[in-house]
Amino acid sequence: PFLLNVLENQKFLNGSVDTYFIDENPQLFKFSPTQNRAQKLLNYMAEVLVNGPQTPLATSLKPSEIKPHVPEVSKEYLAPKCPESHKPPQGLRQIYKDQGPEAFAKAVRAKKNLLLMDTTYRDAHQSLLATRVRTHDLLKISPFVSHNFSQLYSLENWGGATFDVALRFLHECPWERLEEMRKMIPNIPFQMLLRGANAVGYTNYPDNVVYKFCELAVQTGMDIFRVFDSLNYLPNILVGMEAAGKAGGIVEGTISYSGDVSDPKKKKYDLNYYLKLADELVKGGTHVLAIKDMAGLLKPKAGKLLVTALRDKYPDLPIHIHTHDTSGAGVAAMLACAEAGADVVDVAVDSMSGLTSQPSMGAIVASLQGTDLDTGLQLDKISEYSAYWEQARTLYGPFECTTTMRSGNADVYNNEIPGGQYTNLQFQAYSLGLGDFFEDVKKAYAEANQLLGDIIKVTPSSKVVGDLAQFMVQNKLTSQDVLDKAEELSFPKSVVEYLQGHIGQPYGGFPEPLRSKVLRDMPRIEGRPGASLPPLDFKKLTSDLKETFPIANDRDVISAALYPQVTNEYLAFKEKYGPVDKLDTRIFLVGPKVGEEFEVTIEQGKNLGIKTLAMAEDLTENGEREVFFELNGTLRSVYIRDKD
Ligand code: 3PY
Ligand code: ZN
Repeated sequence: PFLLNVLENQKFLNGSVDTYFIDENPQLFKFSPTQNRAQKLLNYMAEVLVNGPQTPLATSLKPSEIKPHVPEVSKEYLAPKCPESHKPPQGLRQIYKDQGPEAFAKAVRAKKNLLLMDTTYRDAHQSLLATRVRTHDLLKISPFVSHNFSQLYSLENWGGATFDVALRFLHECPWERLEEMRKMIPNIPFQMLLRGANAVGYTNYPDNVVYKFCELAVQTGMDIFRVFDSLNYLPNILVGMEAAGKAGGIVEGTISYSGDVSDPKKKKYDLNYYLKLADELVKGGTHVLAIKDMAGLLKPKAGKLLVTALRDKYPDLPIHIHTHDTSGAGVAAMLACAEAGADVVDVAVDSMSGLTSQPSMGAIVASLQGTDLDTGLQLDKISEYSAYWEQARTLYGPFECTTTMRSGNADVYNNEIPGGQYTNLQFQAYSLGLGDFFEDVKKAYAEANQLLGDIIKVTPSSKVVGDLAQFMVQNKLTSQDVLDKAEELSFPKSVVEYLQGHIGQPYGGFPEPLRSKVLRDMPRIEGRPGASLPPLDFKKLTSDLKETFPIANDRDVISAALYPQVTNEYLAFKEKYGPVDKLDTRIFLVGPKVGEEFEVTIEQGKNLGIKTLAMAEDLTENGEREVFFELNGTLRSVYIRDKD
């Protein structure tokens, strides 16, 4: 019994110890790291069992009890010395690694068939499942992806909202996710979404933060950076492009698409606007040019027009098109772009496609079979990959967008709400229990956009428009009311900051007289916001963070530079509960069932066999509830304060 760790010592746990306890029992404080991690996980599960989910669930739906079937690849694949014959086929990453970004771009351009980027690991679940897909489920299918999808242009698996959500809600390290995916998928280029000077945050950072972030991303396994700015504000895009390029990454300078180039009545964002911006990105040294249609507004006719014009002007530049399938026209639009000369289009695997996500991989692959653009991907492998996600998706039931969204909706051409935001707003509206509220919010969104100057809408500018729309609906304000009463209204913070110039300068300038009425004598930022921010003192941040959290590493420092509060909370959580990212998703979200037996692999070759035995019916004098587990065959119990 003396060998028992202090966390299992009844006297200690009961609090019936005095100050000599530590001196008398030094051996109790010798933790073996494994025991420590196991104990922390038991604490976590007991906490969930006693006090409910430790990450907010969006609905009352439960994760399913399905164990997703993982299609097999060679068993030797993950062995330390994998024989050559079992390695995945080489992909485009080899060219980039051997010869650099320019050679990569050349190789892409030289391909006559259509290339695909798979968004399943990032944008698809950001759009459909509130970005909640965990590293655990991504890694399981990664060897299969590596072996069967080596022809992909890239796998989009990082950036956008994944960084924040991993830390904030999943209590896992985004850098570890990247590193682990890289180990399992050495051959396919990885792609991330970088919000220009906002990196993977919602606000402008000092330039040195953006540079450091990109440097570490490349070191950890990132290859291609899709760099955009939420207002298409060139100085912000260029900072991101420079940072990604300097880090050695492949730069995809990106234009966010709005309006409709096929409609002569829509004048603000016409073909000329896009061609001019493309010119700037080419001058800025982009390796690949991306069009990011974040709301799914690019109709087939418009896609054809835009890509044809860009192709004519830049015969040697790879063109990469991104869309969302919100209206249901995504497959048609991507086929039109491919036929007009786009090199790459974005898809999600079938079971993670459609609605506000990307168009279906299987549909596009099948549509092009036997044509000059044939992707070369195999439909039967796509089906196996899709079957995995169909099952894995059920684990995320509490976050399913289909709780409220049952079909595509072409009204997106009117309201221009980006894919990721559409389901968010719908969900918020429905959770208020007001049937037609979402219809009102969508109409108000279009009006708010006009009030703010018909701006490009994507994170974070889309939040500004969304906040104003909700403000208008909640306060029953028409556009005219907003204009008339601008001086008295207390606008959402995001709206005021946008008007101050905090996220950059919109094309065509700020709306007047609204801006002057709202801001009165408040300060305004002219030009690029990051240019006036002092560099972050990384030395100080490192020593402060490591002093507060001895477990913090250099990656956590970069996380803290972007998300100080969220990173602190992540580290405190990790200290307390250990590697919760290693738990199966259902167990992570809602805890194990009493009587359930399961395994947790905390590192390769280190498995914990756990059984949940029981929960005490009565509370202790201190209001704690005892939870009993079996851990690798031995009885363990944990006391948890019952918060009810
Ligand atoms: C993001 O910024 O996360 C986006 O996906 C924008 O489309
Ligand atoms: Zn997108």
